[in-house]
Amino acid sequence: MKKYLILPVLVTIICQAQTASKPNIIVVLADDLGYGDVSAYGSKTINTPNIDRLSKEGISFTNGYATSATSTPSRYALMTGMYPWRNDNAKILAGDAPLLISESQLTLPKIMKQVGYKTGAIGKWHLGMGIGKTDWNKKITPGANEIGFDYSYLIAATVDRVPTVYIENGMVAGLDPNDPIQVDYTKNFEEKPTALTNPELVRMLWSHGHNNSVINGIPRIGFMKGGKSAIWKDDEMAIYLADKVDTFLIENKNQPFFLYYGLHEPHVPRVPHSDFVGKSGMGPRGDAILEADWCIGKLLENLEKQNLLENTIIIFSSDNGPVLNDGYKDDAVEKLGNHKPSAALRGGKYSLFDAGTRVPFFVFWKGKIQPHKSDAVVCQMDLLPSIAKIVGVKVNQKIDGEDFSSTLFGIENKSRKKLIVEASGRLAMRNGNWILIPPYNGPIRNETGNELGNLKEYGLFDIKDDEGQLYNIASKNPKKLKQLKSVFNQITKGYYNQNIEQEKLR
Ligand code: NG6
Ligand code: CA
Repeated sequence: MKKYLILPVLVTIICQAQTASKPNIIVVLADDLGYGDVSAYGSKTINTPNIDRLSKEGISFTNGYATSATSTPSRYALMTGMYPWRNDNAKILAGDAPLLISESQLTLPKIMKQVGYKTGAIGKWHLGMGIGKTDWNKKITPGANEIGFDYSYLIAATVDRVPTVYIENGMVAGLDPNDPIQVDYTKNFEEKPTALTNPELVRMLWSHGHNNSVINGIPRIGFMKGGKSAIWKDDEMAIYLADKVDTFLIENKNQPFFLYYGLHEPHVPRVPHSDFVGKSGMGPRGDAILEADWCIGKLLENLEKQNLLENTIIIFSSDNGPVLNDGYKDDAVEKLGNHKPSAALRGGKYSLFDAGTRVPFFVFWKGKIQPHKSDAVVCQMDLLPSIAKIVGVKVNQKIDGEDFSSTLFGIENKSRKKLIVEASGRLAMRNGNWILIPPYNGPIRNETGNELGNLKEYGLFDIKDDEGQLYNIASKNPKKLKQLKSVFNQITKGYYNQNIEQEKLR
């Protein structure tokens, strides 16, 4: 591939975009979708034609990164352009956690509003809401709407955490005031069944964690009572949220819009619609990926119907790498066959190895981007300043994110030089084709079976020759090691602590 892709026509278009045009922008973030979980990068064990269309007709990034190997910190970086490890609370949040982003912080949707965009957030949130001790029967504020979204329709945290209801603009959607909803993460409500007291209610078995309230036959994390009319239907979630997205597009098609669309697939519990059950041959996890692909098909179809496809940028990625057994016995391991969710990369969700944060990453801009593959290192944290650039907003404060609009929108093939990635509070660094993993005390794997990347000594990997990070060449390259350690220490400024307490899954 050519190192620099200079496309004069595109340069003109982007320059125009910088001054006048305001393309709609949709950021789609899948949940736990691995680098090998889409056929776009060549996997033959899964077929994701709609996601592949974004890849084929746009830029297919083979070195696209989330900042973190779990959801909350990853989403925090995407929304704020800041490294999540600068915020001590940017760890996997409970379902009743307060809003993680301060109301005065710069956010991606706030940037868009500055230039007249209507902004929406639909789907998985996991950035907290309210100020703590939430009364779910009243308006929950501050939330997405207070940090830049005109409209929000959200899953508060994850599909395996209570409350299992949608939150529309800070209100529990469809709540019957005569059946108030209560949520607790420390103790159960009297006489409410859990997976431990009433295993007969459970239709999906848990393997670790996930043994609190049973909702729709699925044991969850956290306790919940009441709010029956508002409880979501797990198997209809994809269609339901796709409809919300469609409504948002229709209602906002007459002015530029920015939409953050958080897909819930293939995060646990995996409960795809009956249309997808059994279709992947890999059990619920594979079927959920097919469902996510359907969501992208629906999105493209709806954009086309509204005549919006030509003027809408779609950025597709995943919040972190893949995991098979994330707490339910759902056959993800048993029915995997030859499928490789991390492709040739090492690790997965929770891991400092590459597959924790290197994820599918596609940028689609019909008619404007010359389709191509890019090996440039790009990161979700850079979306804020890069999008700001193309819509003509100046970012006036110091953030970690950098403007990579020329790479992300197809003018050149410039890589982010230094990227710190995070997994459960631990940090590593990608620099060119090198990956540096400092030593950490902790287990080799967690309950999921994924390797965490806890090494006894410094790890140094050259992923150009060793994509699977099988060979630690630190001792053979003392000079390189020293140089990278110094770069790492300079960026992380004393944050690094070998004995950092790693997030427990239980
Ligand atoms: C873990 C959960 C896991 C998942 C994860 C968050 C247990 C044992 N495990 O604590 O199932 O919910 O948190 O995933 O409870 S994420 O993709 O949203 O970061
Ligand atoms: Ca995730």
